[in-house]
Amino acid sequence: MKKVIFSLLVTIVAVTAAAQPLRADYRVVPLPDRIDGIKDRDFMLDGSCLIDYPLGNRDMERNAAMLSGYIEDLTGLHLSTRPTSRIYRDGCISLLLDPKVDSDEGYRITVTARGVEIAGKTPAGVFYGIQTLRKSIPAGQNGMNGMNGMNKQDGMDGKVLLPAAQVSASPRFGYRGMHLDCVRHFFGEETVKRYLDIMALHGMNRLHWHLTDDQGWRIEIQKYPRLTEVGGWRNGTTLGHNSPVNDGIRHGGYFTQAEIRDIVRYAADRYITIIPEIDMPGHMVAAMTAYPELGCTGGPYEVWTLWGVTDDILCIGKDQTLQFVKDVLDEVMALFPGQYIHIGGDESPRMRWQQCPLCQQRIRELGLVAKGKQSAEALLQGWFTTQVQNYLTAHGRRIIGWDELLDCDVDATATIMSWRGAEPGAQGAKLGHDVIMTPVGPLYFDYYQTDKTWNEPMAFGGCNTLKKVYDFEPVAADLPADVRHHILGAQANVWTEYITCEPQIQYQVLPRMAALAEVQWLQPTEKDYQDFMARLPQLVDIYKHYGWTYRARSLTDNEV
Ligand code: TNX
Repeated sequence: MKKVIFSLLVTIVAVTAAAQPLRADYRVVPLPDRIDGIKDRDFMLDGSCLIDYPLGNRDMERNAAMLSGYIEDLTGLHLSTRPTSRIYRDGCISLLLDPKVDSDEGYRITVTARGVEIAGKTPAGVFYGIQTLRKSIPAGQNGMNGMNGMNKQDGMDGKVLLPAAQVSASPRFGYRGMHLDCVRHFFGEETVKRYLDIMALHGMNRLHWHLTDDQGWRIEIQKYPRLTEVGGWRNGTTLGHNSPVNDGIRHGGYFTQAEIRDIVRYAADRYITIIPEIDMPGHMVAAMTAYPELGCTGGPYEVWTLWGVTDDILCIGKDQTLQFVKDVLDEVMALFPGQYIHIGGDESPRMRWQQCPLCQQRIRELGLVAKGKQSAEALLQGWFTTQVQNYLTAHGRRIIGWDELLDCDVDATATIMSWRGAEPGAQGAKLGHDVIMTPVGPLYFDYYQTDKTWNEPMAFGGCNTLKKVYDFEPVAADLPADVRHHILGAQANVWTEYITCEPQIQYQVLPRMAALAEVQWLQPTEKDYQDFMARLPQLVDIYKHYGWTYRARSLTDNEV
């Protein structure tokens, strides 16, 4: 008898616990600028709620569908979407465009007992409001989680109580990037799309996609099929940090143009612009293996099986090389509609040019003479970059290049990525360049996230802890006021020499992307690491919910 009463009690307690609706918490990552309570009853989100969007607006229609999908993922509730010409209806989530919202990517969420309104000046702003609402729903509640179906069995439907409030935010920076190297190890379409999903969750809007390098050519170029047929594959990969031992396993792959179009569209649906990188004149051995005439010595070359920097780079003495670059860029521009094309420019040793009669002849013809620290060959790289820049400018595009471009006299319309620390960024801004901050410390996410590296999957080196990422300030304190606007934003880079599979990519970026998101969205005065750490578990519950791999120890190890 006792046993029966006991189990009855347990059942009652369990059912009452499960019957509690989830309670949303708007203190998400990145933290909204304002969360102001409204004196009203809270709003109960249940299956009868509709998501309204402005009739005839395709972007808002897609926003509504995304929100519906996110809510279903987290709660099991299925909310229908509805086009409407009325601005607001009781009991609904209304997505709307409102020119009064502060900035292009800003949002304002208003929750009252009558309903929820998510407003943005643009559909992108509305999308960020949607992300905040999504992240406010606790994903880690037992039995109330849509994925495990418990709520449905119980007759509960995963209702969510949204406290009455107004929540608003605008991002600090317009450029909020992540980079992904799909060369050193090849990752296919599904992985890139999931990476874009992860970026969207973190409010990021630029994917810098590294597509070509010494170890592989990963973008189909129809005019030069050997780039992927030959350049897309390497005969094995060095083991460890450039050891003499090679795994002997042929590695490669590439993205077809159809796949790339699909990925570009997938990104655009999430308000992410993809910036493709075609690295030149260095990091070109895969292309030179396919077309040896592109190099100074004529080869033969071999798609590289080691990491690091090789001496073999494009021959700039030949007009044919310039034609090749333009042809490739024609196809790249047709695939990527964004303003920027990244043309690399990093790590180009110039010793082949010193020995190459054609490159030396070009130097003479152009009248390039060494000045100060700049050799004639450095100026040749500047000339080459300018040719490429002019070509892209004539097609309405702009170039981004690594900070080595500052060493070779390119004009100020080139945007600089500051990677060898923060100093080149400051130098570039003072020279009038726009700058994106991606310094190795702390924004190389291929680096370790702890100094206790023995517990970690092998990484490049370094130690960029979660705290270091959080504390990063993209605009140096001593940068003169009149050049500060040149700092467009920050980006973390994920080079994949030592990253061989998708869970490992996720492990390297999560949760460091959460810290970066606050660098990108918050004003420095709004940042607070302890507070961030208290909010992080709710975001991590979403990682868990989607089955993403992340570094759990970063939540507890207090590394500085
Ligand atoms: C430097 S960052 C490189 C990459 C490597 C990376 C490893 C840059 C412009 N070049 O080629 O993959 O270091 O962290």
